[in-house]
Amino acid sequence: MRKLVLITAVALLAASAAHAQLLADANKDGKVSQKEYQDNRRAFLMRADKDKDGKISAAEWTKQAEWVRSEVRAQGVDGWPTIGKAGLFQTLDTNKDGYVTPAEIDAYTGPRFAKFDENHDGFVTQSEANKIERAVRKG
Ligand SMILES: [Ca+2]
Ligand SMILES: [Ca+2]
Ligand SMILES: [Ca+2]
Repeated sequence: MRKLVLITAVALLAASAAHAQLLADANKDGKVSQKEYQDNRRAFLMRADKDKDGKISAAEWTKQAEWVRSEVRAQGVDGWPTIGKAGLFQTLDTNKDGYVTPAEIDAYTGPRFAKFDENHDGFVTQSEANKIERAVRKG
């Protein structure tokens, strides 16, 4: 369980090859639906909401990102320095009120999933995920 959380953390926050790989791994048959993807991302990100007010403050974000970074680094996973970088918080906070809400997370992950889902069948498959991975590696 602990390991699964870590993997999700990397998949969510690291702009690295790990993302694509773990996207595929999230589902046993190598297919991830948009709902699975968005539920997973939202649930993971909202773990940062320590005071349970339904939104993530910048301070909560920073704290969570630090925790994730230290955990991932302890596992020796590549790309840990990029995890949870401040830019993502700014990107997610589309109405610029200083908080990230579940709706803002969904607004971000929806188009992202559509980009991964190259043939637009509502699922990201292993081969689609592999393409993302190659694209990420190329930079
Ligand atoms: Ca909060
Ligand atoms: Ca906001
Ligand atoms: Ca697809």
